[in-house]
Amino acid sequence: MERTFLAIKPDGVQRGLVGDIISRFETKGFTLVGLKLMKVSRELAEQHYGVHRERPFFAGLVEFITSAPVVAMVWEGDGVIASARKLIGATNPLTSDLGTIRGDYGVSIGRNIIHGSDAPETAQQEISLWFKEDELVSWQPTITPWIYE
Ligand code: D4T
Repeated sequence: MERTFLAIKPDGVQRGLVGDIISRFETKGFTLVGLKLMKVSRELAEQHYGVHRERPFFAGLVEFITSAPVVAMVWEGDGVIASARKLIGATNPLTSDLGTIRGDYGVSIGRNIIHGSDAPETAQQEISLWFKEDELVSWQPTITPWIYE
């Protein structure tokens, strides 16, 4: 089973979208294996967005993600990394398809509500950056035979 890292950003938390967002991944059929509400340190933010260090929006990105609580999550399931990116939608909410989280709730690229890992390697790196091993719970929902054949 694949795992991915998702984070509901400060705008998603402040706007009261946590329940709806979690619900979308639950009802799709994915399994929640890690969940915490946290205030992100500057150090964690800079590590997480390290790949964007040279981009003009980097400082604003770090400022924003450290400005208010974030909900960090790990989800598990077949193909969850790519599927979560589809459920999230394109980076700019103005061009994200309706029906996606960003398409339904956002209008600004700097307020795009949620982050999702973009590949297996980044998922692995981000999960170990944000979560300790003992914060993740391996379990099999009793509904599994109704989700997978
Ligand atoms: P994340 O990483 O948040 O899931 O977003 P994406 O994977 O969809 O997009 P990204 O890594 O290219 O961008 C990271 C983060 O930076 C913000 N951003 C991006 C911004 O504020 N201005 C910009 O011009 C770009 C390209 C939004 C997401």
